[in-house]
Amino acid sequence: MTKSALVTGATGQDGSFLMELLLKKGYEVHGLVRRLSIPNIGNIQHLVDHVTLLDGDLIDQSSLNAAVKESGPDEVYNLAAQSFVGTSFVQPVLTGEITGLGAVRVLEAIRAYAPDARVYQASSSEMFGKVDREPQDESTPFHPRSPYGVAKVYAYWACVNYREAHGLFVSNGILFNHESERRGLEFLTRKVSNGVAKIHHGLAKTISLGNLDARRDWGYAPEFVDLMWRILQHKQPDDFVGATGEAHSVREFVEEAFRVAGISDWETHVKIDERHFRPSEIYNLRGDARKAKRILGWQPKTKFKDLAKIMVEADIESLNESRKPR
Ligand code: NAP
Ligand code: G4F
Repeated sequence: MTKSALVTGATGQDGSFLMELLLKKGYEVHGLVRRLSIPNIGNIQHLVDHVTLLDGDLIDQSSLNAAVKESGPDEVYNLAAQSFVGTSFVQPVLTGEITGLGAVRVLEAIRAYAPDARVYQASSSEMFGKVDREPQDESTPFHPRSPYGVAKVYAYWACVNYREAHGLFVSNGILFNHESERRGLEFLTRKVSNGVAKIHHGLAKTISLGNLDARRDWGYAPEFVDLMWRILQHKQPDDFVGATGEAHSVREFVEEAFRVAGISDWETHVKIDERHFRPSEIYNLRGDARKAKRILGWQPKTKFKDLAKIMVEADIESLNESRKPR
């Protein structure tokens, strides 16, 4: 029988790759999309004729109830969030509402209208925050360093509680940074790949950045949505870390991105701006995904340099296309 899936955060980076994957696997796919004055469907333009888009907002319980009733899901992937750490310092209440309480609203809708559905919660390595060990795995304590991280910790524990208190099938994927050509423009990797592409085309001279010394475990998003799906195919609900196991600094990513574009004097194109520093930074994240490999057979393949190449080349090409005379 055809399985039905409901994906919140359908217009985002992960939502778009996940819906593609689920369509390939033969699912009937429903994507939750919030109302905006101008629709933001760039990432899913190619999918809109193949999925059912449902109106809803993580702030609005009744719209979530309706979306769950209408989709009758076997699987729900809760990817919607105010997901940008920088903004969470400026809008902590909104971030808590969407990223924290929003997850509980999703769980409440499922408890009432689809209690047999399997639920994936997009948890984050930001929850580890100020780490006391390296690498981080499922047993590493949480010490979040941003309102976003705090909200994700709340959502994580809500999921564990709905599993224990109500017997729902709810699993957390604790994913480290994963990027792609569909990444939002404010995130570091995409800001850099897009900035480098503009410099390559002579459309800009510099990129303005913050802390170049922070280190992240960066992987390629399509491989991480495959992990989300695998987590829900497991016989029991459980929590899994998803990571490449390699950490690199922001500086290394910047250098590599300029190298891909054939620009050697990268330092002359980078300006450091205090506004991009965070009030409390996470200096080093590196994940240990051995549990996901052992139990789910998941292992990411794309390496750091390949990721930079994919992203820079995609941005150079897309600016090429947009500059062609029509
Ligand atoms: P993203 O590109 O920022 O997408 C976020 C999605 O949430 C967008 O579709 C956005 O819709 C939607 N959204 C925001 N507020 C909403 C609301 N009030 N109601 C309904 N939808 C709302 O994020 P992503 O990179 O795909 O990440 C997916 C999830 O994984 C997020 O929960 C993120 O926090 C988490 N995560 C991401 C990473 C990573 O490295 N990418 C790592 C760990 C965890 P609009 O398009 O309308 O804004
Ligand atoms: O790309 P970022 O904004 O990602 P961050 O903060 O690690 O969060 C991302 O990954 C999390 C998983 O760990 C997700 F849960 C979350 O939703 C999001 O997807 O910043 C990466 C690093 C930070 O240390 C930041 O301080 O880059 C540093 N950085 C330096 N200059 C900058 C900049 N980040 C941004 N966005 N912009 C800068 O100019």
